[in-house]
Amino acid sequence: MRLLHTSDWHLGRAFHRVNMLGAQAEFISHLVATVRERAVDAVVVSGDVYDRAVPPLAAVELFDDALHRLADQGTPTVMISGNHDSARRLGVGAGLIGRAGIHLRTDPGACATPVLIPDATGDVAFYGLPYLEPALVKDEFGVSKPGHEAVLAAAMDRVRADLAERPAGTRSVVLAHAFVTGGEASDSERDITVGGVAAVPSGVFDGVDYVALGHLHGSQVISERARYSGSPLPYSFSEADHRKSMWLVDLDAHGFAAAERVDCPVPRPLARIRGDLADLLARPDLTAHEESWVEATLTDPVRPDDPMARLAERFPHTLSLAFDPQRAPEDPDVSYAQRLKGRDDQQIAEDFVTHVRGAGPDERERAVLREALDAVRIDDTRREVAR
Ligand SMILES: [Mn+2]
Repeated sequence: MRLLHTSDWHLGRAFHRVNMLGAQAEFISHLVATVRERAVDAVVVSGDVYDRAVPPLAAVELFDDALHRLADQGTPTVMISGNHDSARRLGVGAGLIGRAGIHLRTDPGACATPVLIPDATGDVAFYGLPYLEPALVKDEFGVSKPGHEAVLAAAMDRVRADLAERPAGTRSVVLAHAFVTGGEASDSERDITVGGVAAVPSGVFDGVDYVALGHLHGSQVISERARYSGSPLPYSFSEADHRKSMWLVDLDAHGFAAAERVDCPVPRPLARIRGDLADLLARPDLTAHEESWVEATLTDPVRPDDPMARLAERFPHTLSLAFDPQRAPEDPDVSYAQRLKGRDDQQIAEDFVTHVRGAGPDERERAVLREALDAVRIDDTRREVAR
């Protein structure tokens, strides 16, 4: 049995100001081609199909297209809902869609009812654990102390109990959307929990042959038999070093046999560059990034004029601009009161401009500050008189 493991498509999500639907459609085509060319027996999608509970129409249409193309391949597919999906909305029509071989598992109560897919040596049982929000499912699983570990452990107890009843030699795959201890996050997952400990020890998933994890957006190996596929596309610059991919996993008669990484198409590489604006516009080693999506951090001590337009002349795909001016640190031993001592309001205001911009106010700006301070003083005087 050969399965293809992917997750975190986040259909409808943008990358900064770039609409990613075209890249997402290209990924779907790549997925379908991989299923065909690599003789895949089952596809598993471990949550976050969509980016939000109510996705834009174009994302719903792309998902519809993906379902049709997967069904046309005749390759069974198992999908779960993630923390970004609305389980109820994603699950609409699941019964009918299931007849076409696409199994949407969005009901926590059904997590121990597997999708059985046979190969030459018997059945492989696919258990889809949709994202389990502890506060919402603690009664369903009868756990007294709510938390990700408690509800996932209870769900896995049900899975192992079901598996124990099946014929010897039945192999098992679990799909789960969770933050497993030891996994490395990026900036684009968005919090899986509000308060409390989100991470779940990997031992919770003991007893099955492969755990197809979703939620973390970087491809990673928790153990040989428990892996994150990561998202097929980057959704933050923190993923600049990621290699976006899927796992092609082979199960033999005894369980896990091998896993191979299959790269996803790269719509445009990411680059994080840092330095003074003049350097970034001149450095020869940055030529390779001229066509990349760029995040630039400018270190100029004085904020340069019109930095975005100037950067865009060399790096037309600059999407993010940050400032981290490199200046001599202020003496931390001097207290705020000491620094203000003997300085009038005008001087303090001018110091503030220098502090935030790196350069003090020019003559015109000084006049504006003076006028503003005068206006406040006049206002105060009027109020005194009125009293
Ligand atoms: Mn996700």
